[in-house]
Amino acid sequence: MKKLALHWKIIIGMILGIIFGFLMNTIDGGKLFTTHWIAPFGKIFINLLKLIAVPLILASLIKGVSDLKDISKIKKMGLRTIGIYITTTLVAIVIGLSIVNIAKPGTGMPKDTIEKIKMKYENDAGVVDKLNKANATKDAGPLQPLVDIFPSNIFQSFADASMLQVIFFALFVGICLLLIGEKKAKPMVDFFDSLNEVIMKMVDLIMLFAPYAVFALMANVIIAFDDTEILLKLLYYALCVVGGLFLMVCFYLLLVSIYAKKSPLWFLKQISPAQLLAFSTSSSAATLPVTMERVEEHIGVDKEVSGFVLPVGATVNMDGTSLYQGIAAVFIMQVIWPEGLTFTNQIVIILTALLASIGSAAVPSAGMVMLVIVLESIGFPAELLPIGLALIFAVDRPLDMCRTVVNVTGDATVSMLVAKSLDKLHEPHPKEWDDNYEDV
Ligand code: DAS
Repeated sequence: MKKLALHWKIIIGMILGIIFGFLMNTIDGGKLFTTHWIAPFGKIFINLLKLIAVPLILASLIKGVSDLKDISKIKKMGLRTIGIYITTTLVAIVIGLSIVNIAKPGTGMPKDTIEKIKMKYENDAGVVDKLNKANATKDAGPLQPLVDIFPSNIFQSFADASMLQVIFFALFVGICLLLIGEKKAKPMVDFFDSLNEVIMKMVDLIMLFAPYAVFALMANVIIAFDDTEILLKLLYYALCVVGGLFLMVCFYLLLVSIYAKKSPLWFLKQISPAQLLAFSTSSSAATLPVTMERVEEHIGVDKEVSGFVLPVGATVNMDGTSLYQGIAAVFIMQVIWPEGLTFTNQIVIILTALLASIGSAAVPSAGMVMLVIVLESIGFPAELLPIGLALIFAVDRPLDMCRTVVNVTGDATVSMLVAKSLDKLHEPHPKEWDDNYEDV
């Protein structure tokens, strides 16, 4: 066990957590025991990862940008990043819409099943919460997302973990460090350089706890499954989403092989700890420090690229989410609003799912909140929204885990492509103990 690589330790923790969760579901008081005595260790792990996400973005981006020595490279990196992100997101949505229109998982669902799901979930606190959050976001003006990038108080941005505001501030500082000249900038650059090393060491230490934390996270997810009958009724829909997500990962591996000239299997092995954490936490933001460590130290992407592309990606590039929104929106229409299934509406879904995935926060179930925006954009009847969300609510958490893996994989892929195009992809130099994380 001592020499076992990290991803195997995490997989073992995941499997044991799933088994433990199902066991707790069969024992009286098992759910309560898991909630009170096991789940907190998963929460501690996520807190630790979120704790270091903002300082890591700050340090790696400021250090990276100040290393660029050429401001025009920042513009080139930014344009390439946004361009590739939009392309992969559009591919994801088209894959999702193709699958759901061919497979038609929502067509012909029995009326009694719809009624049962409606009775159980229409007024569920989770569904009501997603509707309220969606209403809160849609009241903002069309340029609000642009305004939100510019912070008025950077300490508030740190406190709120507003990724785009932290990225803007780090870019601003990095560019100004370039402009004041190397001699004057050196003390600050050296500070952020060593801060970046410290945070990366924190990632290594936190990851020692990962297998145990994943056990707790998975056990906590499993005890929430209490209606296997409805889960089975939604299995075909869930398989459509998972199938689409799988095709999206194959698309990434194609890009890695053709454009980055790297072995897809090697790439998957290097980022597997980040993917496993994305699956366990359902949060790209919580996984970000590990994604950055894996991409920088195990794939060989230079800091100035990973420090920009990955935090931006965790915030605005959610290909798994946009693919899911394409499928979920059409599935809901197939079940309760077939008259909405027009070609024009599907084009509108492509555009709004692209914007919605940019607007989705990198936290659990964020994609479901933005799905409301996608449905409203095609004139979906407001009175049917609670039923629509109820239809997909029972399986949203496991699908969220899967789409978060794709979101993280997409970010890692794009960071590799951007680095390759800027000649910033070098041979990785993981420390010998890095994969075992045993003696840090
Ligand atoms: N859980 C979100 C993420 O962190 C994805 C989603 O909700 O769709 O990427």
